[in-house]
Amino acid sequence: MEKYDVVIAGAGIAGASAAYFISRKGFKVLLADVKPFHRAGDKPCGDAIGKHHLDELGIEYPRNGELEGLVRGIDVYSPSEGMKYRVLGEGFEVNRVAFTQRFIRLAIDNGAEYFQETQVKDPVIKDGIVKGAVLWSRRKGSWEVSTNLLVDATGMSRALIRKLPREWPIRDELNPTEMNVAYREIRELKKDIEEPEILRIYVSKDKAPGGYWWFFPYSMEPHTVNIGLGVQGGRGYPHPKDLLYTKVLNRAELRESKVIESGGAAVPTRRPINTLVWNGIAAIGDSAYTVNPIHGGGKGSAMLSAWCLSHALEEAQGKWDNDALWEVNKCYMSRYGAKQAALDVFRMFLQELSDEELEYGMRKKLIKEEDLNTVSLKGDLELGIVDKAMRLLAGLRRPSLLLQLKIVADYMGKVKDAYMNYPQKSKGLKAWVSRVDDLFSEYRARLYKK
Ligand code: FDA
Ligand code: GRG
Repeated sequence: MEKYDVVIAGAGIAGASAAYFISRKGFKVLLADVKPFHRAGDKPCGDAIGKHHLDELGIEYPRNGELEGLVRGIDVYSPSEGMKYRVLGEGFEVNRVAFTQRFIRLAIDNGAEYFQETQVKDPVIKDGIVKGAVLWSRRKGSWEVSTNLLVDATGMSRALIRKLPREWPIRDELNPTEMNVAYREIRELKKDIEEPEILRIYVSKDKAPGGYWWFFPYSMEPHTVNIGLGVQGGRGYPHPKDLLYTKVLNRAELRESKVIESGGAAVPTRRPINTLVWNGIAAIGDSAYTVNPIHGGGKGSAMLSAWCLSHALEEAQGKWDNDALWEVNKCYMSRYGAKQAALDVFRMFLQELSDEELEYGMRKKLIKEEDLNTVSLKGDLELGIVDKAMRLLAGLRRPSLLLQLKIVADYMGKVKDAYMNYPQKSKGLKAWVSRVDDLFSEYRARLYKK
């Protein structure tokens, strides 16, 4: 039987970048995906990625065929569209397939094996530890490989994690309300797009309940835009495609535009999985819920989780047990997970607001543009003392909204602290999970008691 150091299931951006990061450290890697190479990484997406992610991981910027557009910032519109916040920040619209293929090629150059059109069907568990995987392809049928670490990078399907014993903490199931169902089209418009390097996000409970609709121009392709809509799951809201067609595409500037590509998918919008590694298996990317809960962007943090895994493998010096690989958790939680968990707190608050409250909050600047920047970069909602007093005056007609915002800021701080104090060893996990669960239950009880 073929033996690998690491077998990675799924060659989306998480799995492909993990294969690259891990193989360059000299590990023997197998990367397998059910899709053929020409469809690598083609999950429907808004295709936006912040430049800072690439800088932090030492990844070359996309160019030529990998680049669809340059981004200078994002405009966030209020429900009436009468107000907008401009959040400046550099980034890219990527060609998701070419960008993902880059990592597969680099991994192969480093010696990794890559099997396209190959499903990783089952983890092989012996004596309570994952020791291998069953693979299947139309050409070869089923066969088993042995591995020191199996990585589930299968996205929202969590194809392998779902097959693990229920009591393993890496199972950490997702509640349907903790995801968005999103649909998007790439369209060619008749007219020029104003400020094509500014992405647009439209918040509106009426049009996109518990989510938003977006208009992301591809500045390298004149007239071309990635336009889509996401709604919160588990609430019985209408399908995002129907909402996009009935509430958005009838706008004058979008009429008669031509559809180039279309598709939808789900996106996790919650705090990260409780542990990214357990008993011979790891999870990265969407299968580890590494997406930003506020805006649903997950490419950058998926690559970060892949990098943290490669870093942990190096630190483990040939050992494969939970504690040896624990660095993946410490790395991910401190670099992104803590902010992500704080943003989960903020997400729950935002999803409860009516359009009227959102409009009011933005008009009165209860949260200002600078705050939005700090919130999205660090997960901190810092309400300075003077600011608080001023906002109290501005918000007098809605004291309950302001009080709630204070509760939100308080719990964001508590949750972020809890994640910054993530257990140093696996034996501390159970107590930590129970503390975090209590914090979230307490918060929910206060938030929903209006
Ligand atoms: P992904 O789902 O991409 O990859 C999983 C891979 O596993 C697939 O290739 C699949 O074929 C394979 N697979 C599944 N089961 C398998 C098995 N058993 N064996 C082998 N292979 C298997 N993010 C962002 O940063 N900017 C954005 O603008 C957007 N916009 C956006 C819009 C929409 C509509 C959605 C749905 C999502 C976004 N996102 C986003 C989120 C982003 O797309 C997402 O976080 C990443 O693509 C996740 O990458 P992964 O590699 O984790 O999973
Ligand atoms: C509002 C709960 C809620 C969810 C939104 C509509 C939706 C769900 C998902 C659509 C996904 C989408 C279009 C994401 C693009 C967001 C974006 C601007 C990503 C790029 O940001 P980065 O890479 O991210 O700079 P971070 O925050 O990691 O720096």
